[in-house]
Amino acid sequence: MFQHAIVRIPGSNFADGLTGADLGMPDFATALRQHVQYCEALTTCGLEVVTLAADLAYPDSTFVEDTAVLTPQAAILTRPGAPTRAGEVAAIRDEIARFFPTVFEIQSPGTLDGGDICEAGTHFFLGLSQRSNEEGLRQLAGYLDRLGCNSSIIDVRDMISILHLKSGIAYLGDNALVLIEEFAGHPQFKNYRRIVVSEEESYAANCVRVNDRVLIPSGNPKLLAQLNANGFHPLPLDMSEFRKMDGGLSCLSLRF
Ligand code: CIR
Repeated sequence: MFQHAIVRIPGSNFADGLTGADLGMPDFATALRQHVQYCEALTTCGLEVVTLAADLAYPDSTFVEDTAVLTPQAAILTRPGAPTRAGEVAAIRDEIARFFPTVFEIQSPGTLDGGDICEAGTHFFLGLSQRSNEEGLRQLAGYLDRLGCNSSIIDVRDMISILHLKSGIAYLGDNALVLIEEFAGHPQFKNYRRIVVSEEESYAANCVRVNDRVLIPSGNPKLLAQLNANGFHPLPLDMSEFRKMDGGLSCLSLRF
């Protein structure tokens, strides 16, 4: 069960962040409204939400998930692969330290974005991507090993359809994985209960189990039905403005 979430309000320069999506400029007022609804959903799921002020130094800083990997025993601060995002970690360090007595940190030349790390119980899938390099994953695997967790690497560097590993996979607990079609036959996922997202709904593969609910982007009726059929309780949220900035639903919060 999660008890807390850390989020950061989008800044007025949110549209200056990085994106490869061809969906137009995000509307700031709508993004703010969607962010409020996202926070309300976390509260509905029973979490105490810690809301950090907007940080105009970093237009992508609302995507807090990329700055840390959290386990029940320790936090690992990342070292984001995009140079414009590097300073986001220093800006959140104190907040993480308030909750986690043990904090590790990825060191140069390692790079790591939290969006590449998928926790599945005591096993972690580590995405080797354009943002997270082999050295970053090696360091993280070492920390996870010390914490009694094991890990394996999934290479997504050539997959142009996703930015991070978790753009294409979500672990829902109960041995269930939500997967984009490209991952459906992946040998590392074969022992899981697989919920495969149709191609037109692939953005929704980035969904998040939060206690009794599964937060999913709205407008994805097939996945909604699949989750209901599998005994989950989906809670749809409008993510349109974050999607324009390549942001998935999970990346708007750190949950613990
Ligand atoms: C970026 O390109 O870094 C941001 N515009 C989006 C980051 C999304 N993060 C995530 O999915 N974990």
